[in-house]
Amino acid sequence: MNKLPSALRPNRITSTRRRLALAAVAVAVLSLLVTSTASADFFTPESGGSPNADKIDTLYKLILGVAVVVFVGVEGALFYCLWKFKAKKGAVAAQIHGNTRLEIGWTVGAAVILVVLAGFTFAALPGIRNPSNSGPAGFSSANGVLTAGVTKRLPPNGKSLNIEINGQQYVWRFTYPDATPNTTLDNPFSYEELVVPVDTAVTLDIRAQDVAHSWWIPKLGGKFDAIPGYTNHTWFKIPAKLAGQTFRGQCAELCGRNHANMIAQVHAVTAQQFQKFIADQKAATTAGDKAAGIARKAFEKTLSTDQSSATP
Ligand SMILES: [Cu+2]
Repeated sequence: MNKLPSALRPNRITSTRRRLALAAVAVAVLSLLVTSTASADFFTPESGGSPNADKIDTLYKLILGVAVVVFVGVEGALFYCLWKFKAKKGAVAAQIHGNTRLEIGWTVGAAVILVVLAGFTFAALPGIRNPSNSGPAGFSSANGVLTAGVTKRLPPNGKSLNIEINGQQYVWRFTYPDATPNTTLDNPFSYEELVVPVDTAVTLDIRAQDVAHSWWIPKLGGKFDAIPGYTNHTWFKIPAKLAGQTFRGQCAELCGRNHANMIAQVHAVTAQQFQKFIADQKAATTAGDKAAGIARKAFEKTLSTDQSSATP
């Protein structure tokens, strides 16, 4: 009988193909992991715009590192066993009943991993949840910096620039503080783009006026729900060197048919530029009010003329 050389036998070819396929998958995964600049924000949270976002990122990477070690260890042992103890003709599996040392080992090992992860998390949490003080380049006008209520977290010195964020189908409204803290009716405001001074502890009161929305600018920290009838709080502090940058985000809760258009952006400016922005917004509101007043008077006049000419 004509025998094929061993390298060309069908089962050899299949196993070579399988190895090549596995190698290709491994190369693809490794190259994705290695191109860290391109994939940094794909595998781990975005950061760089605020200290709380940076701490979330660090914590995530630490936990990811531990998880990768565990994953490689478990999957490695699994694949090693599959290969080492694969089915052979006539082989009889050894019957093992318990291994006290091994069982204690993996129970204690798993517990230690959980304790380490909990330790890292509790150590990082205060820096994520508690705002830090504004820096020297921050905004510090007496009008803008408020000492806010007792329910939300404030910087150690109790001062922050407090901004109200209101989610509405399908736009974000931002209300800035002014000299009259008890009413926000005549405060400066903007839609879609929130302008903030750098190096300033900015605290946010997040609300919604119709349905549930979600405030999320990834580079500035975590995601916060905007729920009607409830106020959520978070904060950020953009480093002074990032003045001029814009951080983009989007409503992260499906809130209706135009949800995809509900974009949000935070534009960082210097303290002086912020002061000018607030003055400009106030001037624009005053001018708008004046124009509306004139139009109203003109309309009322037309109405009264119409009525008098209609009277027989
Ligand atoms: Cu929304």
